Formats: sequence, C-alpha cells, structure tokens
Amino acid sequence: MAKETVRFEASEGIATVTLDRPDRLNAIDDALARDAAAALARAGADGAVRCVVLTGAGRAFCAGADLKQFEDPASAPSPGDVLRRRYHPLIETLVGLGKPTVAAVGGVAAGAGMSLALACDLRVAADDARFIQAFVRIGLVPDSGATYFLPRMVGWAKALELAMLGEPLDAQAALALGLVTRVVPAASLLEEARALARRLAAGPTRALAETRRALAYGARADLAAALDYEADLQAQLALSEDFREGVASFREKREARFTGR
Ligand code: T3D
Repeated sequence: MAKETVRFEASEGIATVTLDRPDRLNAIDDALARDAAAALARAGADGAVRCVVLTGAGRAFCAGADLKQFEDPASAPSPGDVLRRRYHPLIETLVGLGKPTVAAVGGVAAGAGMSLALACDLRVAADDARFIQAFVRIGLVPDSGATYFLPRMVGWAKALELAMLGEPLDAQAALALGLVTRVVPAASLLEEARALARRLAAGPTRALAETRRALAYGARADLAAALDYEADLQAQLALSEDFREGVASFREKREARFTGR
C-alpha cells in the first residue's frame, strides 16, 4: 500500500492536517495534493471541527512542487495542466472550507508551499521559518494563488521584490510585513498554532468564514457593491444562533458561547 502523504487528526474541535513527506521537505506531488485536499474536505464536512491547522512534518512546511518529477523534462506533464489538476482544487478547498484556517509554518515554505500558507486565514511562524517565492529560481511565475494573495497581503512593491528576487524572507521579516500573526519558538509551534485555533474555534465560526469571503469580495468590488454585499451577509447572519448568543452575552455581561450555527 502507498505511504500516506498527509496525516489527519481531530480533537477539541480542531483538525490538524500535516503534510508528511519530510524526506522531500513535503514537496507536492499528485498524491500529496490529492490527500491534502481530501483531508481538508474531511475537516470541512466534520461538524465537530471548527478550525483547521495546516502544517508540515519534519524541518519544512512545504518546498512547493516536487521538482524531482522534472528529472526527465520530456516526460513531465505540462505545468499548466498540473496546476489546474493538482494545485487549484487544493487551494480552492482550503479557501472555501467555511471554517477558519491557521498555517503553522516551521522551516521553509517555498513556491506553491508558500502559496498554501498564504491561502490560510492566519499564519503562525516558527522562529526558523523562511518564506521563499522560489518560482523565479526555476524560471516560472508565482502560482497556486501567490499572484492573488501576495500583493494583497504585502503590497505591490514588496510582492514584486519577493517574486523577482526569490530571496528568503525570515520569520521576523514576515512578521514586520504582517504576513504572519506571530513568531514562536520552533519547539512550541504546534502548541501555539493550536492555541490560536482553539480561540478561533470558540468564535462565531460561520461569521468568521463569511468575514473571509466579504474581505475577498471587498478587495475586488467598488464601494457600492461592497456595501451591498455586507448588507446581504449581515441580513443572513442576523438570523444565526451566534448573533442571538452574542447579543445575549453582551446584555448579560458574560462570555459568549458560540456554536457556529
Ligand atoms: O508542474 C508543476 O508542478 C508546476 C508548479 C510549480 C509550483 C512551484 O512550487 S515551483 C517552486 C518549486 N520549489 C522550489 O523551487 C524549491 C526547491 N527547493 C529548494 O530550493 C531548497 O530545497 C529549499 C530552499 C526549499 C531548502 O533548502 P535546504 O538547503 O534547507 O534543503 P535541501 O538540502 O535543498 O533539501 C533537502 C531534501 O529535500 C533534498 O533531498 P536529498 O538531496 O537530500 O535527497 C532535496 O532535493 C529535497 N527537496 C527540497 N525541495 C524539493 C525537494 N525534492 C523535490 N522537490 C522539491 N521542491
């Protein structure tokens, strides 16, 4: 039987999805992309899961595309087809999960591996983390959502610099750019990421998912359209149990007990 390339575990409302090809720094091949998308979909479908942590086994988060597949370029499939078949479903599953997501980035996040981290809602970086727009080093353009996420997160000038130079961005520099939420000691990366995930999981998770959607919409809409979109979402969320609970907890001067419904 083929070795699993992704591990899935769920407890206390948190699913942890671990990319698990440490001998190749969790580089992405067909099996890993398929298994990661399946693990994320499983987390999305599990009503008990309210937040997802994505991480990598060993000394890397993910080194991007498995370059050993290009050892014989003549027989390698076209990257355009590979992106559509392998990476796009993975990124779209991650972004469309309907639950908050946290990337726990230890070691290197390169190429499409960096894109995976960017596609998560929040990023916790170990102090040994390095983010690399590695695409330029092999003569490609940023992909797997990097052209969408990176300029929106760090601004046009910095995105071009990172993408054109392909130099590593260390954890502190990523923090200064706002790319990561916090930097923690490598030894406590998962613990810290899960602590953040627990906080999100205890929140109004449906409103959190709609917040992501609304910000993405707002980034490409004009003001009138964004105002309209917000009003539609608020009308739906006002019918939610979480909204009733949020208002009740305010009136009763107590902590809210949100359920994501
Ligand atoms: O068709 C398509 O798929 C198109 C899609 C493209 C999307 C992309 O992601 S393009 C970008 C692809 N990624 C890269 O270009 C990064 C390549 N890797 C590196 O530059 C370096 O390995 C790192 C900077 C990530 C880490 O450097 P370092 O010195 O810490 O580790 P290392 O010694 O280079 O790597 C350790 C092992 O992992 C090594 O194996 P070995 O020689 O000990 O057997 C190395 O070959 C392997 N490895 C690292 N990255 C990849 C990889 N194996 C396959 N694919 C990799 N991407």
